[in-house]
Formats: sequence, structure tokens, C-alpha cells
Amino acid sequence: MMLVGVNRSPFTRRVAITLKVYGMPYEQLPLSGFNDRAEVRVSNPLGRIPALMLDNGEVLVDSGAIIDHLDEAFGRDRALTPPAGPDRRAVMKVAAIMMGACDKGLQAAYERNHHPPEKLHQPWIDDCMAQVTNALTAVDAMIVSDRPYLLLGRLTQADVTAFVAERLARGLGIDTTKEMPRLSALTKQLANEPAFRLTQP
Ligand SMILES: N[C@@H](CCC(=O)N[C@@H](CS)C(=O)NCC(=O)O)C(=O)O
Repeated sequence: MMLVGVNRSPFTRRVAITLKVYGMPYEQLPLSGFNDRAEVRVSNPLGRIPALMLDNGEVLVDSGAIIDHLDEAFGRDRALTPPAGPDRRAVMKVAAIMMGACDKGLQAAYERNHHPPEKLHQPWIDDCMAQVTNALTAVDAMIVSDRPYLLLGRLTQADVTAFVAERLARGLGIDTTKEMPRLSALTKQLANEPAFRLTQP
């Protein structure tokens, strides 16, 4: 398998962490969504990372769809997203909020980095950043301090997505240590686990 994308991307890193947790060997083509447009389009016509090239030549795109396949093919009884019921809904809800926070954070970053200064609309950036902050604050409130993981007493896709969203938020200037102390503590502890350590950008 070949993972297309850089681990600086929260979406790509989420896939990389999942592959490591499942113990699946893979190679990585470290392309950036913006700087390597033409090459990225070879695997994803939309021009976004991540993509995953399977050994049979099939190419999957979008972190959610890629992880859905990884859960089905390699997750077996240890899938990071439970197969059904209330546990699945709870994990999917946190993952949706955290992936949405990543989308909004990146929209703010794109506005800052890809618009000429005279076209930059600060109220839009502020609105996006407020959505990121609210989303992370909501997940922070779900964390019980003496438990090692967010939900179900084990590592799930809720932790993985919360981890990548917290890292992105920090990179965008949100002081997560102060504003989301439990989430910040959780991600510091996750950073020591092999799947997270080995996928550091
Ligand atoms: N929903 C997608 C989002 C992927 C995404 O936005 N990737 C960013 C990099 S972090 C990208 O390639 N951006 C370039 C662009 O949107 O043009 C996923 O979950 O994979």
C-alpha cells in the first residue's frame, strides 16, 4: 500500500496512525495538497491528500472512506471505530466534530495563506477559529481526567481525530494547554504511543 500525502496534514496523519495501529506495512509518498497539485491529482482528481493506493491498483480517497476500508479489511475485532450500535455512534460523532474542526481550521489557514492581504477577510477567519475552539472545548469537556482514552476505555478513532485536531489547532495559535487542558493532556500522552510517535511529521 502507498499512502499519498504528508503527515503534516491532519487527514493524512489520521490514516497513517490507523495503519500503524493495525500493524499494516505501507510506503508513503509525501506530497502536499498545495505544493504538488499535479502529482496529487494523479491519485485524487480533486487534488487533495490523503489517497491510499492499494496493492491491487485501486485508489481510495478521503480519510473517512480510507479508514472505513482499513477498519473492514484489517480492524477485525479491534477496529478503531466499533462496527455497530451506540459505541459506533459515539465514536463517529466525536470523529465528525474533530474532522469538521480540521476543515474549519484549514479554511482559516487558507484564507491567511492563499489570499492577497487586501482580500483577506478577518471576520471569516475569526468565525472559523471560533468554530474550531468550540468544537475542541466540547470534546475537552467529554474527557474524564484519570481515564487514558476518550471513550470506551480503549483507543478509538475518537482519540485519533481529537489528537490530529488538537495538533492543528495548536499550530494555528490556539493555546490548548490553557483552553482545553484535558484534551491537551490526552494528546501529550497519546504522542508517546508508537502509532503516534512513528507518524510524527
Ligand atoms: N475530507 C478530506 C479533507 C482532505 C483535505 O482537506 N486535505 C487537505 C490537506 S490537509 C488538502 O489536500 N487541501 C488542498 C485543497 O483542498 O486544495 C479528508 O478527510 O481526507
